[in-house]
Amino acid sequence: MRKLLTACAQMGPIAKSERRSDCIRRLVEMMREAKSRGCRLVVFPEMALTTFFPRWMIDEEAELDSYYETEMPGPDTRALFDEAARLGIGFYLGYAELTAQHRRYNTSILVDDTGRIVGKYRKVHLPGWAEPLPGRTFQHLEKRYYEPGDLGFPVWRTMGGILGMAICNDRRWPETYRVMGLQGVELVCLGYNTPFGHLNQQPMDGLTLFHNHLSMQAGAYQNATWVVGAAKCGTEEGSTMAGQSVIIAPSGEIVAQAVTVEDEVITAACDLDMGRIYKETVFNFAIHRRPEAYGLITERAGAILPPEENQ
Ligand code: CDV
Repeated sequence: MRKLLTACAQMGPIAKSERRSDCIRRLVEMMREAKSRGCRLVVFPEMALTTFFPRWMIDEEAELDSYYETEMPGPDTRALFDEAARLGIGFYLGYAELTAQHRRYNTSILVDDTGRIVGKYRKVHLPGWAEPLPGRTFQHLEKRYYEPGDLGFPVWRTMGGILGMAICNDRRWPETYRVMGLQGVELVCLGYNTPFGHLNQQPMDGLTLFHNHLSMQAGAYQNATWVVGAAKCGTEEGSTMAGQSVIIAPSGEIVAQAVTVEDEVITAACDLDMGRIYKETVFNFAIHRRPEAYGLITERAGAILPPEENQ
């Protein structure tokens, strides 16, 4: 057994008026809670340092820039790194990144239990729109404020395992997990902000919580990996977002789940060897996968229907 005691630190809402230092204080408090329960890793949500600003149309460049980090660690986040190193606990953190070349990404980092950044990931699947949609109470403008991630889905050997990262909407796409699965991932860290009523389509919106778990449980099972999904949830500036943060085993089973929509730490002793039985049998990729049959996966984005006359 290779046990990685892991915490998933769900956050309640972050008000627009909340300062970085306030958020960091909340994160530090949950990090200490995780450590007091023996954890070596804590997973925080997507965009954990500010309110979810893509819900608004923001014209002022300076205001927009205020939501992004230009360095990591920066003046505020330094405290989180210092506390992590002091406690000996690693973490996953999501934030908005503004690069020196003025590019904007929805980013996460993986920091090991010595406080060193071991990996960076930039969100590949950006939901929503680039222009505001008329009639919506809240916009979802990730396509306006971010570029698609340019780093792929790498994995890292750290803290005794092989760890990967994804961000929110990525969890709905099987490709996300499979690309990491093909590198032997053992634990995927993932943060999310999922507003209810995103599509204004009752039949789908009513299943928001079901689809949240369905996609992560499927990704875990089909790739024989742990998945740790940390929500930012509750009602944030009038927009209500899904909670039910989870730690999912390689069997696809939920082993821990948050029960509030506030700051809450859940934990599990993740045996990183647990996936081996699946990786050696039903999901022995080397033996059973047939890449020669999967060409369309990388050749095509949207579906192209067969010609009518074939029917
Ligand atoms: N932050 C997200 O990526 N949210 C999307 C919503 C908008 C559907 C999600 O997939 O949860």
